[in-house]
Parts: sequence; structure tokens; C-alpha cells
Amino acid sequence: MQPQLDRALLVGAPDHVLEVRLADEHLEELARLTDTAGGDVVGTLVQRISRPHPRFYIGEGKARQLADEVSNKEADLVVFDEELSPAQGKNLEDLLGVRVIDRSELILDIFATRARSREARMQVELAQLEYLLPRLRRMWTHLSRIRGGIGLRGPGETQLETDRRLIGIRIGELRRKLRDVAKARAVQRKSREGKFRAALVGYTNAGKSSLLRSLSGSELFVEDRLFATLDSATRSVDLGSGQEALITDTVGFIRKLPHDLIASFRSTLEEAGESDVLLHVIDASHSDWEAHRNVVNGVLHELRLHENDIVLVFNKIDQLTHSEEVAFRSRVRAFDATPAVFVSAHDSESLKALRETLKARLLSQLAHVVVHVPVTDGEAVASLYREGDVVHRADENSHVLLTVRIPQALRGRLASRSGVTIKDVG
Ligand SMILES: Nc1nc2c(ncn2[C@@H]2O[C@H](COP(=O)(O)OP(=O)(O)OP(=O)(O)O)[C@@H](O)[C@H]2O)c(=O)[nH]1
Ligand SMILES: [Mg+2]
Repeated sequence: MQPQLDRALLVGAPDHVLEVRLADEHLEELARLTDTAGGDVVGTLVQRISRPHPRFYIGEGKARQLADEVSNKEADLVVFDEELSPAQGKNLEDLLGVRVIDRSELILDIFATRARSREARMQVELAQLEYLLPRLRRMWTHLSRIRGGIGLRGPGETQLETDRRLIGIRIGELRRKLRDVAKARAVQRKSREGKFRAALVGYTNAGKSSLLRSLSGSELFVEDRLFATLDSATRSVDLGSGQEALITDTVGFIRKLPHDLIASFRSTLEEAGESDVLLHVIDASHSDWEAHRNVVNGVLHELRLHENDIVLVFNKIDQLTHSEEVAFRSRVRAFDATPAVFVSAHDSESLKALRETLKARLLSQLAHVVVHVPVTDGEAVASLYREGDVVHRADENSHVLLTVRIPQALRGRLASRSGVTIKDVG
């Protein structure tokens, strides 16, 4: 059900108290989304309102003006920045005679065309169907129009009932399959236990994938478009001094991300929450970075991840002049108690601060212990050197005495070996 996005007219109906600059910014973002979905923006229309009009969301007079615009500009699609109720969508379509979609539908459409992995595709399909269900009658009208059917009469009640039932069945099936995938992922995660893990979260286009690419030196898809990444990917990153972290790149967030989408990506995002630290990436060069940060904080809140250990990663500082950067840093420090680093994914030197921050967190989580290992147990000694941070070594006749920082998982494994004793330091 891919809509043909052609000549699109954008409509913004911001709250009348919203700053003009922000209202412009929101429409600009909607234009980028439309472009990402393959549409051509032929015009925009804005009406500041104090309350949505129940019939058309915008006022009646404005709706008629919109109808004139549609015919003047020969638009075949109208995109609303605000979420339309099923009835408002239908009324607008009846008035305008072209397809009307809202921001949520546009985002769902982008996700549908861009998701690659089986899991992401199922997540998107689930979100689309859940969005579609209450709007079925209107969707049917689209279809009968596209197929040049019997005009605007729409389907009969029996047909609608059948469709609702079929969609309900498919939703159940997708939920079941996604639960299985989540279980399989939990097993995979177990095998990574004991490793230090971080997850990149943040507004779309902030540079999450670019950062992981620079940190890990491995290929990842990066693009100056919204929602370049839909499938999470994990890479191992060298932190120096033999320490290593597993870092996961996730889907980006956006203002008014459809709830159905957040719900279907919940398991992937919750997995990010199980990591030792969340790296909240912010595009420091974007004029609206504070609003972006608030949107991301809101989603983290919704996913109950806001109390996790979070580090703010201000990216793209190469785009700021030196004095802008200085002002930026002091502003951030003055207003935010969350630890922050300032980096550029395009400058590997600047990433040192991020590696150091991660390493400090990794080391602080290690248990500081003295381990007695029989000299014959070469494997235990080797694993202490490989996974721990050896501070001191003393060789006795039958034992090696190592003062070392180790992850809890290694401690558990060693404790069960015969002849090995572990004591906490201080
Ligand atoms: N100048 C500059 N550009 C950057 C930097 N980091 C990323 N970019 C650019 O920003 C754009 C988006 O980068 P991505 O890494 O795809 O962003 P993302 O956060 O993964 O975006 P989504 O996957 O869409 O959520 C690309 O054009 C990058 O080249 C940086 O430090 N400096
Ligand atoms: Mg990305």
C-alpha cells in the first residue's frame, strides 16, 4: 500500500502561543520528512489556532483556502503536521478531493520503505496496521478512488467487518512473532554478558551511526536524511588499554514520533536500556538542539529509561567556531548536571574524550580484588589478563597472586574453579 507521493502541500496548525521560529522549524522538518518519503513540496499553509477545529482541524475558511491551493498548485497530496482524527482526515479528503495524511502516516510510510531486517519490517507493519485499524473506512475510500471504483461510496459494512477481523488476526500473528524474535535476542544477549555495553540514542540525523562508524572503524550506513537507521547494529569498540565496549546504534527519535511506532520498537529500545550507559547524541550545530534534546528525554521517559546512566554527547562541534564552542560548553555546563562530552564524528582526535568517559565507567564497575590462582591453571591467569585490568602480580611457589579489577561475570566464573580464591581489596 505504498502511496504515490508526488506534489505535496504541507499544512501546519501550531498552537497560537508557539514561537514563530519554532513553528517554521517544525514545517521545515515536515518538508524534510516529505522529501525523505519521495514527495515534492509544492507549497505550505499555516494557521495558528488555539484549539483544533473538530471538523477539519483548521478553521472552515482556512480549509476552503486550502482547497483553492490544492487546485492552484495541482497538488495530489496534503500533509498535516498535526495528528488528525479519523473523522478529520475523512472530512478533509471529501472537501479537497485528494489524499490527506498526517505526520504519523508520513513517518510510518518512511519506516515502511526503509526497514531492512525482518524484525524491523515486522515492527513497522504492526505499527501501520494499528494505525490503520480505526481509519479503515477512509483507507477504503482511497482504494476505490485509486482503482477508479464506484466513487466515494466506500465499502459495505460486511466488507469492513471482514477486513477488521483479518487485520486483527495479522496483528496477533505479528505480535507473537516479534515476541519470539525478542526471546532469541535475549539469548544472544546472554552470550555478551560480562561485556561493557553502551547504546547510542538521540534525535534523527544527530550523527549516531557516524559516531559508531568512527569509533569502531567498521562500515555503517550514514546519510544526511531523516531516519537513515532503522535496524539496530552492535559493534565492538576499542577503548584503549585493552578495554573494549559493545556499542549499539539505534533508530533515531523525532518530535511527535507515532505512539504505535514507539510501542513496536519498544523491545529493541528496551534492550538499549539494559546497557551500562546510554549515550544521548545531540547535534550541537542544529539551531533547535534543545528542543531535540527534550523530545529525546520525553521518549526515554516513556520507555522508563530516564533514570539510566546517561552521558550527553554533543556532536558536530566541527560546525561551530571556536568562540561558539566555548559559549556552548559553558552554557551546557551551567544548565545541565548530566555529564557531557563534546565531539565530532569527523575528527577522531575529539573522540578520545568519549573513549575516556566510557573507559572510566567501565573501570568503575569492575570489582577490585586479589586472586590466588594455582600456577597450573594457565587458563584462569590468561582470562584475568584478557578480561581484567591487572594492577599487580606476585609469583609464589604454587600460586600466582594477582591484584586486579574484574567484571562481575568473570568473578563468578573464576569462583567455581578449584584452587582459586578471590578476596575484595579494602
Ligand atoms: N559536520 C559534521 N557532520 C556530521 C557529524 N556527524 C554526523 N554528521 C553528518 O550528519 C548526517 C547524519 O549522520 P548519521 O550518522 O546518519 O545520523 P544518525 O543519528 O545515525 O541519523 P538516523 O540514523 O537518521 O537517526 C550525515 O550527513 C553525517 O555525515 C559531525 O561530527 N560533523
Ligand atoms: Mg543512523
